[in-house]
Amino acid sequence: MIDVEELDGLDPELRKSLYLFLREMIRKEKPFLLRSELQDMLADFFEDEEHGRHESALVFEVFRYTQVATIRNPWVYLAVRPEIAKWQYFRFHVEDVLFDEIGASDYLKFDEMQVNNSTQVDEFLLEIDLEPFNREFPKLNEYTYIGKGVDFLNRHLSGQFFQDKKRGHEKLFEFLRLHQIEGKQLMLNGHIETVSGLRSALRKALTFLKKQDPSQKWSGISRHMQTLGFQPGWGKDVERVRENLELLREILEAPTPNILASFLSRIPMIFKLVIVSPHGYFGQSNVLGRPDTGGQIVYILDQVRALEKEMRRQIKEQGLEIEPEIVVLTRQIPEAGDTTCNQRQEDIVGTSNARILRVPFRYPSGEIVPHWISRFHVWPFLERFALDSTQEVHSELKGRPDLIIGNYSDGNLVASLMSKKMNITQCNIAHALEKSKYLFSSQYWKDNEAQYRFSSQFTADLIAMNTADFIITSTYQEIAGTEESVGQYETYNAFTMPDLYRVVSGIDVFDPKFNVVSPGADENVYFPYYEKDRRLTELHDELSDYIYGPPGDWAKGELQDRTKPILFTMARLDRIKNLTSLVRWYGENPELRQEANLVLVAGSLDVRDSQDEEEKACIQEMHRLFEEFDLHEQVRWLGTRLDKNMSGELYRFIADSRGAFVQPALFEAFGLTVVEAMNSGLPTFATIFGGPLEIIEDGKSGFHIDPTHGDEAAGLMANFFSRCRADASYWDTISNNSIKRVEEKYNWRLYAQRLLSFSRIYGFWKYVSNLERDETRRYLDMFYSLKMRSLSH
Ligand code: UDP
Ligand code: LCN
Repeated sequence: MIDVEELDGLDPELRKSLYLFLREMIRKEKPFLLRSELQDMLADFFEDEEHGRHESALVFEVFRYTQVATIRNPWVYLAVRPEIAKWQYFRFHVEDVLFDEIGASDYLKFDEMQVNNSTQVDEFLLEIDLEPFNREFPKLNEYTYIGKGVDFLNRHLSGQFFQDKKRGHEKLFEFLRLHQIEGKQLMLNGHIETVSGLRSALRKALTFLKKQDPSQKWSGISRHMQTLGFQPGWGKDVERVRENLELLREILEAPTPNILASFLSRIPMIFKLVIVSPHGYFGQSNVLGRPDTGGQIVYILDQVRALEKEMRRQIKEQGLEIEPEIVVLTRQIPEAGDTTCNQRQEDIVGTSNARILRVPFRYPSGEIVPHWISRFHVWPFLERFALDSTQEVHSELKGRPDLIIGNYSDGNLVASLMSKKMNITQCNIAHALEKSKYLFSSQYWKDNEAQYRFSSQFTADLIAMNTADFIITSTYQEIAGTEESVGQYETYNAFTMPDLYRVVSGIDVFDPKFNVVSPGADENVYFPYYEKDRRLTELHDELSDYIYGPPGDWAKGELQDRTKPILFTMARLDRIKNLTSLVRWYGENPELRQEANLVLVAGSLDVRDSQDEEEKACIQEMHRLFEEFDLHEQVRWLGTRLDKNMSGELYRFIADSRGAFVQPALFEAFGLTVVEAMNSGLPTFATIFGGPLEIIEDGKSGFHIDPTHGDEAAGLMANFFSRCRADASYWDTISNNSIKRVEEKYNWRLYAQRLLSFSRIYGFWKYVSNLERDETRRYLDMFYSLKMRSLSH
């Protein structure tokens, strides 16, 4: 952190440089300057010898770490991020060259005046501050531990918990007596009444088990174990039961966080799950690529399969005969076109007991909303949806679920409302927080209100983030960014929406509720191109036609030179995905045009097929670019949705041509296509803004590109193809490293194990300690009733 005391006492030369630099800032005549602009300005400024001497002066460090400067003569206000997730605010008076450190509230007030072009501050604007509620709550200290919340919590709380051994043991004993499934008692029965009773029963049980055949099933020992006080749930056979009782004995003797974590991971607590994703077309076919319906659907369906498999394995290990149940809750859309989204229920393929349950949105009159509604406009319907869904879920699962997982801003808000009603553990997954996608989205919320309703969305985000028991993110940067860039969650710590409310402490990314658990790609669909036996070669004629066939209703351009490798991309056609820019970079770069053909799978060719404004604009722009750069013989645009087997084989088909994949988004929260392409063995070029920065190790398992410098990105790709032409082994090296990277880091089996283990650990701590955060809850209830409701209606 920057110590303001050390900034004092500038010598006259330095003072002069500082004055001139501040003047430069004013002369830009911009209300805000971003980090990149300031960095460029600093570089230019220090080129002058006189100023260059001051380059390392502390006062200029402040500018170096500035994320945003708000400028209004004679004031310059700075939001400074000297290290990951740590913020300080400064203000400079340009004429007097005076400066001081200020608080977040004052900084944001200045922002408000700037946006409103006013000199008046609204002193009584609602100010949201969650910090006082969290004072007593354990928090991480080091940013390197962000995203490993469960480890921290376990270490911290187990130390505290067992300090008062007697109380700790009693709480643990109470917790073990809680578990039931369908009216059947698990773990402990009434024969054990106290902690000392538990110790003595443990001793007896372990002596008994020692004499038994380790492979003997629970059924063979259940009678004796039950008379000692032990119910089903301890394990499928003698060996497993012994292991678990030993773990419990160790916890009662000398607990360590690791032993506690492994013991909790084995407790039968999770049988019924609800996963919420209200907006969009949630189905299993004909939905991908529609506006709002992308990776989130793929993620959830793969997640469900992995979770069911893991739950079933664990339940079997626990010696129980129970079918896990997973319900994916979404909205029913009566006018659902060629999708199944008008049906109430749909079994999820590849599972035995998981299903999609669709509950309609209703108008206040009770009438069902018949049509699709953009994710930006679903807010008025969510409260009613949450209430209706609570009932539906209850009757569907014949009781309460054990865990609810929200997805995206709308799903997380519904999960908050439902978890409150049902008193169950809540997990959030953001997928993509819109706030980071749009520059100054909170400051200029009013300008975007008609199109995006950010006021509702950011309010929902704040509420849901704070009510969640734990939050899963796909990458570290999603929480806390990098040294240069701000994390998506981090942007919710302090921000303002002028005339609506000001947040001085919204969510603290040092809170141990954050955990990085990365998704994977379905290994049955996205596997390396060289696994010949598994390949869907039957599709090759069709794929060849897709790529090289004549143009038509859903295909534009006809590739002339089939010997060239293919540069491939596939994404929804919205502004952020930036595919039109990619086409422009390609059009403008003769070397790249010479080296490779470009193939896009995106949106549709006809604006009349689109219901989405952003998509319509992108379609028009794409047609224009074909003409402007005469791309008809080098670019193939497929305006169609491919099912996953087709797209899986397409990645590999393109790998056969020794092609590459490109993901040029202005921002990509995670980027499933990146992982899919990499696992297929395609060298991948992907944006530095968002998840791909973490997925790809630049120059080793792919390449980072900066979409704000398209010419450089195109140059990088052209060089890659020309290098591969000269040395074919280069392509193989990058391809093999990509496959290895995904195998090691992005797989669903690990994901399911970790998620289930977290649910138990957070559930345990919530029960035995004051993790409930009742005070925060009440504050958020008020925020919901007074703000959220009025905004969404
Ligand atoms: N996808 C697909 N067919 C299409 C378009 C997209 O199967 O025609 C899939 C793609 O394979 C990926 C997902 O949709 O699994 C898109 O996820 P990603 O995370 O890349 O982006 P999002 O759309 O969620 O922003
Ligand atoms: C939403 C996004 O925008 C993508 O970046 C993610 O990969 C997808 O959700 C799945 O989490």
